[in-house]
Amino acid sequence: MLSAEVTPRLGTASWTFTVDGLVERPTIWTWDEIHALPASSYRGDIHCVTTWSKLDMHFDGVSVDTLLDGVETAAEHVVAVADHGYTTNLPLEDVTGGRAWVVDTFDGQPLEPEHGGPARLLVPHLYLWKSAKWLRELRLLSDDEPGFWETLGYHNYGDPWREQRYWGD
Ligand SMILES: Nc1nc2c(c(=O)[nH]1)N[C@H]1C(S)=C(S)[C@@H](COP(=O)(O)O)O[C@H]1N2
Ligand SMILES: [Mo]
Repeated sequence: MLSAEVTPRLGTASWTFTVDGLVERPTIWTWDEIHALPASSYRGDIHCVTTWSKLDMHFDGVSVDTLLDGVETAAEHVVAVADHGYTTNLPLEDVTGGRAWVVDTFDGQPLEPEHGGPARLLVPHLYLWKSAKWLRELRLLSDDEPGFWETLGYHNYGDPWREQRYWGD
């Protein structure tokens, strides 16, 4: 399970990233604006649901903590929204505390379109379907809202250490 969509070719000139939902007003960054934020990187492993893991991956981007800095919200859930409408849901707690990034660089190179470039969500402590490729939006919600794979039977939380692949695991 790699991509539900045809790989979109997204130019960075018109790319924007939005935090919206249960906020006073949405915050929107352009490509240049998001790069003006403090950079943050992840080095470690990632886990796909079909049992493979990739070890010692190196991504650069922006911590979701930085993106939510100064955002007042009563939300406890978040839905990550990709360019063509792929969605995945997470507890807000799981994208904060230095555990999630919006990344645009892999091993020092711009993230390839096949892997979600220009930018994807990276939540390495959960199964990789939570790491939405071609990320455009984080929608803050009071109530949980299952995303694309979660609606099709994938586990709502997706902890690889507890092998939470499907509903009921
Ligand atoms: N937008 C989008 N993001 C997605 C998916 C998808 O179908 N669409 N698939 C997920 C799944 S199931 C996996 S395993 C990883 C694959 O990432 P990769 O192509 O970089 O290996 O992306 C995740 N993010
Ligand atoms: Mo996957």
